Amino acid sequence: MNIVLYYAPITCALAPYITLTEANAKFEVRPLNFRKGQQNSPEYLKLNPKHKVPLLLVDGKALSESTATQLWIARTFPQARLMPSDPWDELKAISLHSWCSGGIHPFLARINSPPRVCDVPGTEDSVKKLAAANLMENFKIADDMLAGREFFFDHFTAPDAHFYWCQRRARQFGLDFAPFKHCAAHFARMEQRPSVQKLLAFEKSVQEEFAKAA
Ligand SMILES: N[C@@H](CCC(=O)N[C@@H](CS)C(=O)NCC(=O)O)C(=O)O
Repeated sequence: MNIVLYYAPITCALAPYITLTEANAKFEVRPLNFRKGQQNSPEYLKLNPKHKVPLLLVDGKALSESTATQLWIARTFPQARLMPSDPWDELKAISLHSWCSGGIHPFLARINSPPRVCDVPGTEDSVKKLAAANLMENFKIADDMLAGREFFFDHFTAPDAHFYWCQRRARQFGLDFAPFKHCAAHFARMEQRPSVQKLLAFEKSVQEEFAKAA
């Protein structure tokens, strides 16, 4: 089987990189340089007209959207136990993926690029402030979920990787995680994992390559 992950540094595509690595999968990464707008190239738009990562290409077939890509990885590599085996918990894990991509990510995107949601002059700070308030509400919910646990379930699963990205991006935007001790502990725990360390080293190498090509 030929697995290709389209990825860009910093983005949510780091989550499937982590889970593919956790699954010990053989995969090729094709990094896109967003500064050069490579996600809008005609070749990439043929694969994903939504011009977004992550995208998986499996034996030439394209699959977009984080939740679907995570489920595909979990189903393809069952020995990695990337989703809980209990059917109810599996649904709860899908719920977590949906929350990360549909409930948290859109507020991160607003902070990243306020004019994409409101181009009225002078509103940028307000868009960011409201998005940050929404994120704080969501991270409080996650903090309660993680209280007294190492991961969302009884072992590492794919939603841990997805949520790690959400928290990392929020931290990059300067959100204060001091009130969310369980989220902060989860983040530190995730950064100890060999899969995450591999990802961070890979991200650094891609960023260096992109800087050279700038
Ligand atoms: N709903 C999608 C969102 C993916 C997404 O927004 N990806 C961002 C990076 S974090 C992206 O590729 N943005 C490029 C663009 O919008 O041009 C998912 O969960 O996979």
